[in-house]
Amino acid sequence: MIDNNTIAAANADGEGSLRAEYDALGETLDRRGVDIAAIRDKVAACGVAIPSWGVGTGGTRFARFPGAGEPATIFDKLDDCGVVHRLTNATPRVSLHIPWDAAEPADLRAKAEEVGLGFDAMNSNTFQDQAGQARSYKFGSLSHTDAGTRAQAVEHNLRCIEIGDAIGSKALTIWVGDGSNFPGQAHFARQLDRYLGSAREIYAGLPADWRLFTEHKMYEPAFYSTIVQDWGTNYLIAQELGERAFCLVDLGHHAPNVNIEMIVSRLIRYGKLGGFHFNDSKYGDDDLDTGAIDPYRLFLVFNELIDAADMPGFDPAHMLDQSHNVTDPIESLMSSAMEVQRAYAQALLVDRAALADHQEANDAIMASETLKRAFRTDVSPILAMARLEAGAAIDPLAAYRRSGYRARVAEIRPSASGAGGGIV
Ligand SMILES: [Mn+2]
Repeated sequence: MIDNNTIAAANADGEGSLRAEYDALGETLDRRGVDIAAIRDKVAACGVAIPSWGVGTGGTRFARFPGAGEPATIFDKLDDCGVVHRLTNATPRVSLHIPWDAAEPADLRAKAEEVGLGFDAMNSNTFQDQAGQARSYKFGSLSHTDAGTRAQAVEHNLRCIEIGDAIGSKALTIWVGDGSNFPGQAHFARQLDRYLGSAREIYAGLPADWRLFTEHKMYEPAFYSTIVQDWGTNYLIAQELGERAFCLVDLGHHAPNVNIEMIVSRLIRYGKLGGFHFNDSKYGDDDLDTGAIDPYRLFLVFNELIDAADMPGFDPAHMLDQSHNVTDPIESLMSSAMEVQRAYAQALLVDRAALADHQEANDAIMASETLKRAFRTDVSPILAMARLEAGAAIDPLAAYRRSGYRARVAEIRPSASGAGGGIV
């Protein structure tokens, strides 16, 4: 994977200037009454899960352009995920997708241990047909009009739980492509009732210490209606299923300009925020790299999370869910994991007592400035110091390029075909 000496050599180049920048920022924060070491320690403990499919090159409805050394198996993917974590110390767990990642649980566990990773939420796939499958999902899965198709989709989800239980996962994320492309194609209420019936059967199969996540998405692959189209329906589903059912917020699954941080606050208020799929978007579910388009929005989401951090049992899951079409996926994942940590660190810097005072006094401009002051603070030295002290890289992208990892795996992995679209 990545040689310790490579990281040490890369860090030796940057350590002197990092320490100077960290000390200078420490003095600035000290004047604001903030202890930089406390922020650094919290950042060091802030991780985000990688989806196994994220280490492969993604694509669009037009095409996919795989790079050299694409991972061919789940074990290759775990190697790549291990590299991301080794260099950033920010991605301790991997989220598997069944059936794409199906393998013997004992082998998955052994490989994860070898590369220093654990397993995050399991993801079920009933939005495409698999080889040898008895019934098609062309017209839906968990909400299909045919009871046998629904039963097959429920069975697949239960199988995902079984595999996840054997590898130490503690959550299942259901994402379905069910919906309709024409007004009148599906009866909204009956379709939702069928979905709820299937979801109840899956919920009943959850181990006692597991959580169930449902994810809303406005459109795609169905383009007129989707079964869980917005956070309102998502909330109602979680409410109906029970106390271990929660809503997942994918930042790209909303109409343009929707106030996502407010949705986050509402879900927190009603105890139903399960976690996030982090990515960024310009127009729709673009699955661009986290923080690439609107880092202020990401900060505002984390501002809500920090505001709620002291609530008992508050533990939202963090996962990246992106499609890397024009970059080396390992580089995008490293950059995105650091953007998550950056937004978290900036949100920790918000002067909450001052903000509350401004809110009570209806001082809009000073309330806004209080947030902006935290957002404008360059916390890069804090993130880099957290990495250095964990034995990771001060500059993960530079260390990765220096390591020659991609060229090495390109020699031993078969070259990938460009066929097939990307994950959406
Ligand atoms: Mn997602």
